[in-house]
Amino acid sequence: MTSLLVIIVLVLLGIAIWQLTKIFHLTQVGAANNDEFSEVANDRDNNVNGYLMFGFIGFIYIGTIYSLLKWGHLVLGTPASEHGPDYDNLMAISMWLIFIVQGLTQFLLHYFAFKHRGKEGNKAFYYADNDKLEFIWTIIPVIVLAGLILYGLYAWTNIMFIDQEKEDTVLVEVYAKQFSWEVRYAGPDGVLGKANVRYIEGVNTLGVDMSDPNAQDDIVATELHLPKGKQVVFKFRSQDVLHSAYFPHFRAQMNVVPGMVTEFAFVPTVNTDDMRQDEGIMKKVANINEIRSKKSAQLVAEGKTALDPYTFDYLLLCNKICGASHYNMQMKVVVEDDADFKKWLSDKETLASAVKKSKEDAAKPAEPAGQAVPVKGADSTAAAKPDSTMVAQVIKK
Ligand SMILES: [Cu+2]
Repeated sequence: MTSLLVIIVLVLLGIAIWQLTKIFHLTQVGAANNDEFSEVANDRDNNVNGYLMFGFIGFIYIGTIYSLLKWGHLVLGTPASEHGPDYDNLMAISMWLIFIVQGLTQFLLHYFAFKHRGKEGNKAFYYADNDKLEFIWTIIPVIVLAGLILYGLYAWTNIMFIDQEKEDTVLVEVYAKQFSWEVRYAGPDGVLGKANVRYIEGVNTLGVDMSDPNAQDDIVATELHLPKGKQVVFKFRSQDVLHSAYFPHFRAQMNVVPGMVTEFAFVPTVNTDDMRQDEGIMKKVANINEIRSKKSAQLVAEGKTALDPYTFDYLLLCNKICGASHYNMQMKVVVEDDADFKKWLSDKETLASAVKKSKEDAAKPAEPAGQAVPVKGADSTAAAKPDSTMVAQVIKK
């Protein structure tokens, strides 16, 4: 509020000064041969503007180089999916093209504006058009852009292609809601049971239709485990608003839209453990831990508990601003060898059995009715993770 008032005061002050100078100028009208206040630019004005124009290109270049040096390392590191290198290549080609063309054209624009700055007595030369010149500067961008678009389309269809014929794929449903993710594996039958928001009740937080035979072996988890080297087909559903499932390390993103199922597939190629040994990741982790240890020292001095050191994990993030706790909407992703993945999945309880148990518990007279029983074998992080809806409530207050 204070800053808003300060801004308003500054704006009003600016207007007052501007009005004062206008009044001052008006008092000068009629003063003979007063060049200083003439509306017509003289050579001094032209020179000042010419050099400013030239100086501005220096400002742009220095800013660009500084940003690259300071923040260039923040780009995404080693891709962890099969299509990742293609995606990165397309990005690199586009960025280099933009960089070179922009650098060159911007220089020419500013240089010519400087070189042909106004001179007293000079008259602008009327130049109608030049077909040859226009043809050249149209055809070059057309060819370059067409090449870029064709390559982009080719890469895009490759990335979005879901090989339906491929056997031994993993089918996962990713369910989004304000503000968390849940995943459901299709189980041994490879088919996900039907689901609808109307069926949401107790432990059945995804609204799976428990009367559907395909739903009987479905497994719900709060951690996304993926087998290395296998095609994983994702089906996305949202309970409430638009979300976006963003897997930065796998170079994948898909909108999650209420009322429809969106999908894509990718093949993870790097295990979580191997990625932790990646040079870029190790640097990032070291940097984060340095910041955390500084913060911890501060916390300990205040008598609070220190922060845990950070270890790298793949993440699924939400990339649509979907509400107050959007920033907190994330899920741990674990890529492991197929055998480990199979073991993890087989250790988990099916949703059908969890629903059955919760109904039995609810029927017992000793226990208060309708109490949700946590799914057995659910990931330990689920219990430890703070309820993000609570964060939202705090923010609302
Ligand atoms: Cu979201």
